[in-house]
Amino acid sequence: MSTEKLTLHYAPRSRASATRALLDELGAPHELNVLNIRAREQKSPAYLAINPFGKVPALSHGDAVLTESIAIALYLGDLFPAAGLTPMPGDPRRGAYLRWMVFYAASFEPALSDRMYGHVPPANESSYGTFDQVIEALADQLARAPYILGEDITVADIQWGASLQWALEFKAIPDRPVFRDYAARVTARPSFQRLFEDEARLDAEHEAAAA
Ligand SMILES: N[C@@H](CCC(=O)N[C@@H](CS)C(=O)NCC(=O)O)C(=O)O
Repeated sequence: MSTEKLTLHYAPRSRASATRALLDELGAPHELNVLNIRAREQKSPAYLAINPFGKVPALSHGDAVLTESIAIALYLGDLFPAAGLTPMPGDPRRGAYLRWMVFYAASFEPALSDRMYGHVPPANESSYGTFDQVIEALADQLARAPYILGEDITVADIQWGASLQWALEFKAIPDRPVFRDYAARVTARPSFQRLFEDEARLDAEHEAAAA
């Protein structure tokens, strides 16, 4: 385990929520730098020096700074293998783990974003084919076992579970039992319950402060 300090640059009810749940699941000692997105604190000069895109999450680890949720999740999973959630090199699931993590960032998110904003690129020119292909591939994988890589939960599920719960809530994916059951299974965990409780409080505080 690393001894350098971890700081998660975080805002409630954002992509940083999955990262916060993951830190909890990994038992990773960390500090939070809580940003009020409603008050645009993510665009302050101090934060832009950490992430020039002015977005969360970002992770500071000693002198290193990471951005991009998936890079951060992979990094943390490798940093805390003792939690038993990371298919490390040598584990037969490692390839599938990397595949489904990168698929999330490289195909799933762009497919959802294109769909939400009415952009339909030609299938042979988009990085993901079509929205329907992405949805069917994911549904097919999740129908095989309780978790995306099989019988055991991994770092990948913390990411996908949080995201599918959000995507269902915002009707960004079809409302199918395979997605609903999976998201419910993952977010029923104590780490998510603790997160949701604290985020309700934080979000109300942020709303009041930004008003
Ligand atoms: N590709 C980035 C996306 C990060 C992102 O879009 N974060 C949103 C919150 S969900 C954000 O910080 N938005 C505030 C803004 O753009 O001002 C990742 O996966 O980390």
